[in-house]
Amino acid sequence: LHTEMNLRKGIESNEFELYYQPKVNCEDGSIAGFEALIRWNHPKLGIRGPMEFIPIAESTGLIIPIGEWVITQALKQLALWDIGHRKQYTISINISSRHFLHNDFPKYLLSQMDYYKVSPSRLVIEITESVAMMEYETVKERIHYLNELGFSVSIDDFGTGFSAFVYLQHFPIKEIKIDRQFIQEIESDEKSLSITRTIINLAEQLSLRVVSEGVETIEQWEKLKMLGCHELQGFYFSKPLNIKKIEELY
Ligand code: G
Ligand code: G
Ligand code: MN
Ligand code: NA
Repeated sequence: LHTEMNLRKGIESNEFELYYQPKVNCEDGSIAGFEALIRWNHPKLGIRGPMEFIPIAESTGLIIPIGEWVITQALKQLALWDIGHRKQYTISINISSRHFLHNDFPKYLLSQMDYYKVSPSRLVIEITESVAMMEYETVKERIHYLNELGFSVSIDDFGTGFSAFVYLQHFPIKEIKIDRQFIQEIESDEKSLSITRTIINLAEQLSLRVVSEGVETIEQWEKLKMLGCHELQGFYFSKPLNIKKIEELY
């Protein structure tokens, strides 16, 4: 599993699949959209999660074809939902920093948008805070460009990196996702609660959408509602599911 050759074989044999986890409105629990999370259906080892192969994909450069596959799958899914009159849902995809900074990233995204005829407002591009540490000017230019085209850029794992505030100051970010390590302790740890409250207030001040990740209990939901969070994601609502199950449920 953990070699470049195996990964290459997996790509060629089309062994990857997107799972989808619902993002719900905090107010009433209705579906707002879905985050696409990649899985590898390995013929011998079964279903494997991204932690097992994304790091190798990143170090070998295979993250580019994998990321392009993710973009295409997500847009194809949105186009299918369009036909089925499910235009209200967004799909969030995770783009690795190496891919986000790659020259061909915007070009590929645009060519696929053009092909599938999906509105850019339906696609949320999640990047992590660490991206901005690398090539500030490139990242800045790229986020501005994506924003002008109508895509939403979201900062994933917010609060775990180092450059978050610079992002918010200079880049047209649409959404921040509070990392689940804060959410999971809002009941038990005063500091986690304070940090969560502060991030939600910050988002409010800057007119950003704020999503809490890793919501596992109704108590956490109630607390986050009180704090004014916009959207929630977590096992309390649903774990990531394959598309067949998602379509049965929603
Ligand atoms: O799905 P799971 O909770 O196991 O995801 C673990 C990590 O893998 C998360 O941090 C998530 O952002 C990342 N991840 C999931 N799907 C993708 C993907 O399609 N591309 C990239 N680059 N990362 C992903
Ligand atoms: O870093 P990112 O937000 O992309 O990671 C998403 C990951 O978080 C996925 O691997 C998903 O399986 C996991 N996840 C989603 N909801 C929950 C939850 O409620 N609890 C825990 N422990 N993990 C979750
Ligand atoms: Mn994510
Ligand atoms: Na996250």
